[in-house]
Amino acid sequence: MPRLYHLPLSPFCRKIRLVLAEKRIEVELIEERPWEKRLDFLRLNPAGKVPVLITANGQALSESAAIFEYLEETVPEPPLLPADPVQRAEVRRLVGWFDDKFNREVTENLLFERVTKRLAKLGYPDGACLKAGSQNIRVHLDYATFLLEGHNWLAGPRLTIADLAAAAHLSCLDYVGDVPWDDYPAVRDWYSVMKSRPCFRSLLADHLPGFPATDHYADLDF
Ligand SMILES: N[C@@H](CCC(=O)N[C@@H](CS)C(=O)NCC(=O)O)C(=O)O
Repeated sequence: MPRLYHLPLSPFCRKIRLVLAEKRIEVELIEERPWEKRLDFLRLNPAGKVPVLITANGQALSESAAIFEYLEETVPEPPLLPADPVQRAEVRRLVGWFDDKFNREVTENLLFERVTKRLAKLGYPDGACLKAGSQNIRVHLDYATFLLEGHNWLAGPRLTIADLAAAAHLSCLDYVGDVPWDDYPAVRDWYSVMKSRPCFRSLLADHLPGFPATDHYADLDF
């Protein structure tokens, strides 16, 4: 069975967990705290980051975009990229949007400050970062609302890796109660559908000792 070195509240790890579950690939989850810089882990990924997927043949794969492409190529069903090259480019652009821009402007400001700093004993959250993250998330939720106009998924008529990437970030922020859902009903409806998919079950069961999830985190009718 493949193994995934991960952190429960890492959006990049969650994206790969969602991909694995959509493709019905069973995986053993191994929690890794990258800041501990374990030598055996650094041998698997010299960048020292999660996720790292160990394939059934024992190869270590890192970088979530590369892991996704590997999974899409080796287990094509169900496809998470469209067949048309222009649409594929659009889906990859949106994955970049969430994993780069959203991550920098929102996830790092909120999640790193609230959770990672405490876990890694790096001090207290920086108020300026929390404020920036809470302001920035609204711009991104406006953009997601625009993307969802006229169709059910972020990149068009079908679920793609763009939906999984976005849902992975939002699920981490939802765990700590940082998503103002009530102001963004279209995004909340989309996320509610995402949450109801079987691929989300394992994410909704995550519990971090010392960090209780918000009341509605695992509630499908929030
Ligand atoms: N570009 C990488 C980002 C992965 C990443 O930043 N992982 C974080 C956890 S969310 C990590 O392991 N950070 C540890 C470190 O930067 O030392 C990917 O897509 O896999």
